[in-house]
Amino acid sequence: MPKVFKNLIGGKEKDAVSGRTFENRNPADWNEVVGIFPKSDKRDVDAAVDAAKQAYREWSLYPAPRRGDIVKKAGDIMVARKEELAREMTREMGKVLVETRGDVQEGIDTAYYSASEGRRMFGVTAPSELQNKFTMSMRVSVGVAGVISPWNFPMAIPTWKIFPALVSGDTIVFKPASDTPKTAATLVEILVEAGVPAGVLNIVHGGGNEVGMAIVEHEDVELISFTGSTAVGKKISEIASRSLKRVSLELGGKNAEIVMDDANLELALDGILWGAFGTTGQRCTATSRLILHEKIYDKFLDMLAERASRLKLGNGLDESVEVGPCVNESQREKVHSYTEIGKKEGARLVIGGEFAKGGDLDKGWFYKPTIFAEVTPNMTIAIEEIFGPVLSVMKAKSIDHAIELLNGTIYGLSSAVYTRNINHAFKAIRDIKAGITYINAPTIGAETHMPFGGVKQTGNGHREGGASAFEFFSEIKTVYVDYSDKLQRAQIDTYRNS
Ligand code: UN1
Repeated sequence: MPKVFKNLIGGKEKDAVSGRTFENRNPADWNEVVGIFPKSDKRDVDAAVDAAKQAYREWSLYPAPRRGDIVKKAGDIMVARKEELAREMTREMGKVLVETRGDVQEGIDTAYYSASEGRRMFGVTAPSELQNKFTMSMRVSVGVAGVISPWNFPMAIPTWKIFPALVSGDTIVFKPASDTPKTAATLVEILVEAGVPAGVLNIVHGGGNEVGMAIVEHEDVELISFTGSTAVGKKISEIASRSLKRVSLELGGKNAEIVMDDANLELALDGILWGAFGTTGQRCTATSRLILHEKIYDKFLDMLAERASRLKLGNGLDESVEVGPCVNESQREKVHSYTEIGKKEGARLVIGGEFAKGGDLDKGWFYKPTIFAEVTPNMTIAIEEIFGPVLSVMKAKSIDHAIELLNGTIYGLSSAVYTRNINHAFKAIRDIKAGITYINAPTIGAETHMPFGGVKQTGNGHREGGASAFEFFSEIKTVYVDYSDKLQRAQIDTYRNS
């Protein structure tokens, strides 16, 4: 019998008020039910926000280094349970074991970074313009944070949000993606074991419309951190602006990799295979467009098609498998609809473009790695985020032309350029409009201590990762202490005689 999970609200395990549940299934083997979860709604969210509000004051008074100690302990537990967590995640959402191990490691790295930030959270001190007066700024907690996370990084992305929020002194209502509730439940269990007090971290399972929107609409939630689609991000932004909530949005991408004629082609090939087909293309940072210099276009495309068609698909628990399934049936349908559109709009299908079938593949939502060539900038497959193993290949005449093609998108998360020409590399660093630019490395693979986020419609200007995350989850308070024993007026008394 699959395990039945509950919400955690105010330190107590609770069914959804409605009594309803939903199943979580393995996308590589749809017969396997991973767990049963509460299908919550606004009533459960209200209870969770109340609990988070009640727990807030005491938690905010914990010294930040002690909050950091708890997060560090959670990191230690994750280290001890890394393999089990990775296997659980592969069963839950399909990506291969090397990647789910990486996902857990990303959570561990975030734990240790966030814990250490508890001993920094630096403000500034500066001289006052008046005598016997002291000025400083400091970081303080904000209140209740709503964390709404996606399924593609079921451990890493929740930790990017939850760990800095905890160390900042905020309390949390966490709604994980309904495709990956189990990893989320385990993360909460680990944090409770590490010593997070009751009510500080609450988890409410369920759908985006019922649970996610109820969190966004709740007037006692002061922060929303969301990773997901641009369409949902815009809706969140609109609703949250009514109560002037602070919102951090990490949204879509249409990331491109440029390969110049002077590049190390073997290296670029490894990079593109990893960037486009790793995680079955289901990353916000995935390489979705490949821009080849015209001199190497035909040669590189042949090399790529040959390697990509040999990628091994299957259940990610098998160590020899390189590409797992799409996360669910509707995601695979969506990917396939882009294949149809690509063909109709005149792109040339080089490989793939169909469901992967036969043997164990019939049990899951597998899609063949797909490459379209002769893609032009106005085609839908060059414009829209697909979130699957589909790569659109375009041709460029020069580095400037390549950068122009790369920038021709409403998104701006990640980007990559393969070149051995330092002038090209620096031009790309200067001219590419994206939050992240890699030189001679693929579009995926951000490190947790560095700022992570995008420009244009990829986000709203905030950054996750490292110290940047703390800028979002804490407020700055500016403090003046006047020890002159008299009224001193800034600007006025400072220049009294001038
Ligand atoms: C995402 O796809 O939402 O840089 C996050 C990367 C990973 C994080 C991806 N470290 O690809």
